[in-house]
Amino acid sequence: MQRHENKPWSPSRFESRLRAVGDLGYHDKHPFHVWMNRGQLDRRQIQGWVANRFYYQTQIPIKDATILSNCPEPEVRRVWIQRILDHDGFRGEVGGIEKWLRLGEAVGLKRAELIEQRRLIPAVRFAVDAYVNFCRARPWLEAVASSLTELFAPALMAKRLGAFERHYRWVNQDGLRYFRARLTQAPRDTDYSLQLVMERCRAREDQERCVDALKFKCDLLWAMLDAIYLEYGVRKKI
Ligand code: AHQ
Repeated sequence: MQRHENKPWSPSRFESRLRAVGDLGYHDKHPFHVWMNRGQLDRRQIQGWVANRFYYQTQIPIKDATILSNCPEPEVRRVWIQRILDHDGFRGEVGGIEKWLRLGEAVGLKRAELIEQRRLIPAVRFAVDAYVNFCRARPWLEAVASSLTELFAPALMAKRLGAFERHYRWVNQDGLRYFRARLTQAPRDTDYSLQLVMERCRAREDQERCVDALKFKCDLLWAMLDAIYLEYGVRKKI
């Protein structure tokens, strides 16, 4: 008879455990994002956030390539590779990294400042590198589970777009193309990732590892904003 604590969760219970991680700790609740969505950030704070998030964007395809390299299943790799193309661009299609560079120009930064990471805060680099190293070192399914933070991204993207359109009209609208693209890319990606995690995680131990992977990712997104908040938020207030 399986003891209760290692009996696998039902699919609905497993999914609710995953969603509870984001409900509690996703970075939409971080003060810096709350300030941003209320229109309370000034130009310097917006520029600092865009410049530091650029490093995260550049490492997403690297992270996804580590998942590809760890995954032995061609049919999974055939789907997952789309994430790299979305960021790097493909057959003339502008990718997310280029769109983020245009967001940088739209908020008044030079492309070279972003590409050379001139404003990158050490703690942001460490948090982002921790994500790439996690995906490189952990079983590929745990890395897939860590990407499920994007279950909570579409609501945040919609709020963010509304805030930029209402409160930050000095930002050229073309710069917002990145967020508009994520409104459709993120749900497409998380539909597949969630289905994969639900299908493949049968043992309770695997289910718990995936919940932990998602919490780890929420923590690193939060830590990135803590560093940006300290550099651009708190210091400005003192
Ligand atoms: O722009 C984002 C993005 O491309 C991704 C990929 C995904 C992953 O594989 O971890 N996560 C993610 C996220 C992006 N934007 C963040 C934001 O707040 O703009 C949200 C972030 C995520 O929710 O993990």
